[in-house]
Amino acid sequence: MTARFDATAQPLAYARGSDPSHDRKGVVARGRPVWAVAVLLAAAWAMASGQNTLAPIHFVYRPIDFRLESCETPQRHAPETMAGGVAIFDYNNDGYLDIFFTNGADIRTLKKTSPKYSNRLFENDGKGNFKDVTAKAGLAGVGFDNGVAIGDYDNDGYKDIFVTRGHVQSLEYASRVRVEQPNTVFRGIPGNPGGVRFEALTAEAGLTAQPPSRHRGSAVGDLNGDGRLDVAASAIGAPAEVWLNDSPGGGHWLAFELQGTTSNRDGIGAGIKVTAGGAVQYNHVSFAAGYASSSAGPTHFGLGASKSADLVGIRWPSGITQELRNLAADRVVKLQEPPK
Ligand SMILES: [Ca+2]
Ligand SMILES: [Ca+2]
Ligand SMILES: [Ca+2]
Repeated sequence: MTARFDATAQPLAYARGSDPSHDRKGVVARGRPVWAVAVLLAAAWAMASGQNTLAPIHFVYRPIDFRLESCETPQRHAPETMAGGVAIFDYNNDGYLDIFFTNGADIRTLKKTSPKYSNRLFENDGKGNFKDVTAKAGLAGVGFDNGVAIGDYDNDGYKDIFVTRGHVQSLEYASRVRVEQPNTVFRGIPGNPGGVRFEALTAEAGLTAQPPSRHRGSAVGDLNGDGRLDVAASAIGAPAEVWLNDSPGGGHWLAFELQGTTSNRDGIGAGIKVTAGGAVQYNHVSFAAGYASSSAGPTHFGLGASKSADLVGIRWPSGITQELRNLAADRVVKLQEPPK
């Protein structure tokens, strides 16, 4: 099965670098290990002496070694820069949310000519540590990447990543570099042992059927109710794009439309675990998508060859849990939060 569309770290470490402007950009906050040690020692002393020095809200700083390369130059070659997209999702179906960042490209070529322009995938070990697995996963990317829309576009049980691409106009390189780029979908393929690698599909997925554009945000939803997730993408100075999913393969699917009672009305934040055909996968209710975008519900799962889900577990934001067994596939299941 392939996804096809029709046109209509490293382990946690303090970030490198000595440029104090990094802090201003709000992307890389430099660590201060000496201070961190001092604070930890003070906290340990306070706990040992029975004092509680923590405020009612408190955070522990855990840096991630990612820096956005937005092509900003001291000479201001481009009239504007933009933020990259980020997606929080469980790429390897282990129940822990992982983090994917899109990244920019060399302003002279709009290609990822250096590792510093690489997109980055950080795998969560469930203990607050995020390891850079970009190379293993094959997610470095090729162009100037912006939006991210996560979905299992071929319904095989592994999430795929739709990335919108394209830059703003560069004043200096305007006559030499085409800033419009096609979008790309990265198809998740299970590997061994237990990992997932991604295959970049652009023309193969039908995404060159329209002229390239300066794409920005993207969002996902089953727009025609056929069980295959479609994508809407925006572009600067060009019409918005709808990419209807006509992927072959016919994988089965299940989607969940949650209605909270004790929890929030849309069940945002609810975790859903689906077991089907011996495989387990996880999702959570969220409508946020990549860069400046919101997706449509319901929460979608691809089931591959399985015609039903053996077990579905839901943990509502209130802490209430719910289990359902033997759910037939290929439909939207509407669920109301049960009482405590
Ligand atoms: Ca994970
Ligand atoms: Ca997939
Ligand atoms: Ca569809």
